Amino acid sequence: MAKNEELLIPVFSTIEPVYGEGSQLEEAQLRFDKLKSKFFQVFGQKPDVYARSPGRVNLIGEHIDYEGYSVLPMAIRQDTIIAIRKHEHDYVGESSKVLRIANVNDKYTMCIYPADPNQDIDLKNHRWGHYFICGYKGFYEFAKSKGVDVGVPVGLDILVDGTVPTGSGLSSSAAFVCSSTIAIMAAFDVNFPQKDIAQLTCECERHIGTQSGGMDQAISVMANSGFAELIDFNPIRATDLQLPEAATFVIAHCLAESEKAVTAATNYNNRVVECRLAAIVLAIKLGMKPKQAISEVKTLSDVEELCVSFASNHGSSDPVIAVKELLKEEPYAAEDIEKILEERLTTVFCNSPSSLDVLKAAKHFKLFQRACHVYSEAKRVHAFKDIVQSKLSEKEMLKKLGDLMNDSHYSCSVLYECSCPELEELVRICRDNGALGARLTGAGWGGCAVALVKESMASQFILNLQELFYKSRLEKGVIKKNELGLYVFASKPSSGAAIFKL
Ligand code: NG1
Ligand code: MG
Repeated sequence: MAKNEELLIPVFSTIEPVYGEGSQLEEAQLRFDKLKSKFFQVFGQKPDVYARSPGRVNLIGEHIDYEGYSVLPMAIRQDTIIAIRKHEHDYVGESSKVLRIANVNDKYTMCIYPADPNQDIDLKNHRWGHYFICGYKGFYEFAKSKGVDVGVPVGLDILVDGTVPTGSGLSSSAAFVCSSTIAIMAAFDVNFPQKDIAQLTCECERHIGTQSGGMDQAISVMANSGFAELIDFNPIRATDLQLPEAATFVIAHCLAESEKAVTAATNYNNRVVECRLAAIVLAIKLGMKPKQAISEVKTLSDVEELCVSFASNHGSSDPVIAVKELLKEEPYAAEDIEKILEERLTTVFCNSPSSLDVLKAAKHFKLFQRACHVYSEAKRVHAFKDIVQSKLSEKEMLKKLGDLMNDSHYSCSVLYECSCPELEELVRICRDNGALGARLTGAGWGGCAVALVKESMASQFILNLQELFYKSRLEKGVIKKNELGLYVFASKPSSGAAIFKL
């Protein structure tokens, strides 16, 4: 069952409901104590309130959220905590109406922005604080759209503590944007339904310049402890999925970082543009007028029905049949596509500066491969869920889930080309050493793999990876011994965003 549509972000007066007990709770308590004292040290005051939002690992369903298809992630323990204090506007002058964003990690120096919610984000100069500004703009945009009066902008003091490794495909960015947005809400003493916050954070993270789908924000905001979530879009919904008890998901970092905000034009946004073009070309080949296709077709899911009815004339219900029949396997040049669309590509994307950047950087467009990936990956998500809910024996179930993860990786690697040599090596080592399936997770081009292993084998499996993948990197000084636990760990589904009034 999908969750109560009107659920707000939970507000707690202690951290136990989120951080549990034992050593995990102790660790969290230390983080909060440190956050509080550092806040005082930096800003000379205590924070008003705290918000946290977790990272996530995507089990299956990669690069399809922005095409409108359901995905299957789970929240992880690693999260971003934000401490925030709102200035009272009666005692500060105009000049102190600024957002001061500091970090517990000295690597990130303080960022200062005006308190103007209409400011533009300087995308040419990427700064870590930009993600907070995404949330800040999103909060005001949303409040305005709902007619909620939150008063004139005032200064804010913010201290950030993130434990989701960056550039790792575990969605540190969404953890940051969601915790920022929720902290701002809490500072202004408002709360909104989770599904609205999932939608607004998805939209506002696009201020950073990536044309993201909504998976990361949805799971970060709506996760339920103990469950993976099937996330549907339009509208956003999360449905709990209980994973098989005998399964453990191990997350392992390939140690190549992928900086999506910086490489968007050739990687992430490039694929979004290719999918859009594939969808428009398919629609035209299936009989739609070019003008109509350009104005109405946004995603591959928009033309799925057309593809399925085409396939059914060929005795199948698989949209991939239409792709194979109607698109050519060789990459398309811009001119090839313009002929089919009867329009310049720069005109099609004239309202999207980040898409124009893609057009400038692209040599050609692999419409066939990208569409095949999206349609087949969308099916694998539902197959994965069906198998988890089936009555299969444990052994058979895990085997089938592993096979689907392997197929997903193959599709990401070969058709979507979002893997990298380090991820390929890591995935191979996982499979050779006891994983029932392994795949890249998140955007790819670096970052993490996720491996499905039997619960009883998990610790041995992690030791194997340490020996076979990480040892040589330790010796070369790429990572330090005490950091190993950050790069390879088993993960249980954790809970979603929360507000703490401590
Ligand atoms: P990560 O791994 O966090 O960069 C990105 C997108 C998701 C989704 C995945 C690929 C953002 C914020 N997130 O995730 O929406 O498209 O890639 O499945 O851009
Ligand atoms: Mg991200």
